[in-house]
Amino acid sequence: MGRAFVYVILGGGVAAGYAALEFVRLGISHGELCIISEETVAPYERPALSKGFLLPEDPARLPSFHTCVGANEERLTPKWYREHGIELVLGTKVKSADVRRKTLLTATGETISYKILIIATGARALRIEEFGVRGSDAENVCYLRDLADASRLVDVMRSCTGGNAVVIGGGYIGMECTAALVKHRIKVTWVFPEKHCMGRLFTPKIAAFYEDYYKSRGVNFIKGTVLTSFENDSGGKVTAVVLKDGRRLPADMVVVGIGIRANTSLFEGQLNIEKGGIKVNGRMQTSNNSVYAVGDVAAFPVKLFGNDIRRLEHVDSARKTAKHAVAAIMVPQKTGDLDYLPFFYSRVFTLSWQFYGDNLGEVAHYGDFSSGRFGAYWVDKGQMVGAFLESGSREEYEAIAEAVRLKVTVKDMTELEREGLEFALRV
Ligand code: FAD
Ligand code: NAD
Ligand code: ISD
Repeated sequence: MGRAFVYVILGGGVAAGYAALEFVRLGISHGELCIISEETVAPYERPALSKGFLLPEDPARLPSFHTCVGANEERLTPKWYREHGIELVLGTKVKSADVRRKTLLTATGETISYKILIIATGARALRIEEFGVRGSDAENVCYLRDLADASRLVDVMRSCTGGNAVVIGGGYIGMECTAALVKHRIKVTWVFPEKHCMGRLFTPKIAAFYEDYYKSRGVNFIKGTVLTSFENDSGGKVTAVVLKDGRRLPADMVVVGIGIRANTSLFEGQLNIEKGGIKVNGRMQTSNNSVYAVGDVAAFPVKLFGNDIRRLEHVDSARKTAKHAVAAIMVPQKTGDLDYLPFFYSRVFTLSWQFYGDNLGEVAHYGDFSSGRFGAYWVDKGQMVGAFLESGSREEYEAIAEAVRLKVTVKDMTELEREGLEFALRV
């Protein structure tokens, strides 16, 4: 039993939605494209799950944030897919793939075959069990990767108003969920192993600004340690978190954000893997030329960084790699190698930052950290390779992006620090 399509997108997240729009723009016929997703809803803008979806008042709900509204493009509702003759196979997990035979086997026992496959399986949240701690299955321990997780997190938050939460992990999920918990009037203790939050990207000075802001909103920080166990009540609910340094934190709920792993397992042994992702070339093509990979699962050459292979875990990269793969498939003669400028951002409370490029080399901080109008430049071998800005205007963000894209020459770090934003604005 099975169906056959010309194009199959495996995974129904951000990249799948942007790829579908590009397929339609470039002129596929009805019945040629199928999207298979374990999730039960059409592709949506995942970033909304830790922002608008978690607001205590007037929260964002589907269908308002289906892709591709995040890039100010059309909103692709289930009706849109029907009208364009795209088959959405939802609530269906693919449990094996045979790249040689060009087939996928679903958990429902169906074999779906393709001529061209786009792998857009994204990533899964790491669980505490993978670090030797048990207790993830307690009803008040929350992870956040998909809509089901977000809905559960909202229910748990609503039952904990006025109570205590422990947030485990100092990255993006920890930072954005802590802000959401505070807005729900829940007292947060934020625990992470590093010396400061957002260790993958922030400098100590940048982190100090956000940490001070969080402290002013009542957040308590415990750094340099990890959790070792939970205490539970007779119903299995977590009542306290026990840390490696011996501290015991009473908790009405726990949020865990300790990183992700790309969903590569279906293709291990069949496709080349690098940096934890499926290795692709500048056209997003894997080691098998009928198979492409995009979004969080893809490890691709970043031209700007001398074609260093990177696996980026951000929405802009998912959108652009997806569009590029479709262009490479549909108009190969007109599509060269992707020239991508890495872009990350976040919004918490009334704060909002953007980062472009790579956080490598020496750092020049600029602006006024006490008023929240500040930024930083990263300079490697005399060239600007990265730029960060809090509370910028559109023109200012474009200017820092352009300075990095052009890898402008920096002769004097002290002068760069003094000039600050003006340096990028006059490029
Ligand atoms: P995903 O969007 O994760 O989609 C993968 C899809 O594949 C899912 O639908 C999954 O169910 C499906 N799938 C996987 N395996 C199978 C299988 N075997 N069978 C069937 N289906 C399968 N980035 C930013 O830049 N800014 C932000 O503000 C931001 N906020 C975020 C907030 C949250 C809560 C999360 C979790 C991520 C956030 N990100 C953000 C990261 C961004 O959402 C991801 O980089 C992006 O979603 C990656 O897109 P993707 O399509 O590669 O993967
Ligand atoms: P992350 O990689 O940003 O942070 C993981 C954090 O987990 C680390 O900073 C560390 O503090 C902590 N950690 C690691 N191992 C640990 C351990 N054994 N015990 C305790 N803590 C440990 O990952 P995340 O915050 O879980 O985010 C998940 C994914 O979602 C990432 O891909 C991220 O890019 C994405 N996301 C992005 C945004 C954004 O771009 N604004 C927002 C939300 C989520
Ligand atoms: O995917 C990412 C991410 O979230 C970052 O902060 O890549 C960066 C690097 O870890 C830092 O450039």
